Amino acid sequence: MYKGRVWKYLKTKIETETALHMSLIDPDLTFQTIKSIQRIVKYAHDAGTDAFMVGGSTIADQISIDKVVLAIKEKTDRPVIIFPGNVNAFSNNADATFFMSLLNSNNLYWIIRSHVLGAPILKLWNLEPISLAYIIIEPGATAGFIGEAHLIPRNKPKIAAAYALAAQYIGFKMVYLEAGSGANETVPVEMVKMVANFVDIPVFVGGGINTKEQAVAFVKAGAKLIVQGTYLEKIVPKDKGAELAEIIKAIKTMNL
Ligand code: 1GP
Repeated sequence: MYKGRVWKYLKTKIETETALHMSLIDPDLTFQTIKSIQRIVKYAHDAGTDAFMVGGSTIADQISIDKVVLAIKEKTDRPVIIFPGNVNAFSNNADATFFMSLLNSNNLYWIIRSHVLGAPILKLWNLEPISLAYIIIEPGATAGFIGEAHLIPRNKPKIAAAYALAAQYIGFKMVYLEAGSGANETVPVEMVKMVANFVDIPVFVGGGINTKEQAVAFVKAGAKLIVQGTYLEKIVPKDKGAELAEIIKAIKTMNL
């Protein structure tokens, strides 16, 4: 339904809504089942999440990823966007993919060389690429380790702002400040504020976001997109009612 039109969908929402929420689905089938993934998807869909991202730092198995994308699509009609951990993390059943460069990696592979390998696949499959500058902040978790990130210190917001501005000048559509999935500390709110004030492109924030207060503070600081993954994996099996719906409602109805 959104195939090839995901950037348009996101851009319209970014321009007209206070903030967006995206649910990150880990496609690793070694520790979860399709059924448990579909439960999370249904929960996040009903709570009002705007789109689903599929990806992780460690698994890049095209067969599982494709299975997971199709399983997500059985439960939601919202866009399914690949959040690629590597060049074999794509699915031609997804609606789009983030074409993301880990700008603060020490390894050229994660900055541009994997993109050279992956770009022809997207063309072959007609998979919409959405450019995204990916910047990993301490603690960085698995993404920081696998991506060989020169982690931005938590107390150096100016460095993050300079990276984000460079990303804007290069032409990236959006910038993602990532603390790492399951991180025990989120990106500092002050850093998000400085970055959002410094650049004109939309700012994503993710990694370790577990509460409404955190999400609201990021949106107040200027973030446009809040990403949550681990939180969903934690609360859905416990049947924690409408918690996510409350978070999404809070960030969408804030007066800035
Ligand atoms: C990962 O930042 C996202 O890229 C999500 O992190 O799993 O901690 O929500 P969590």
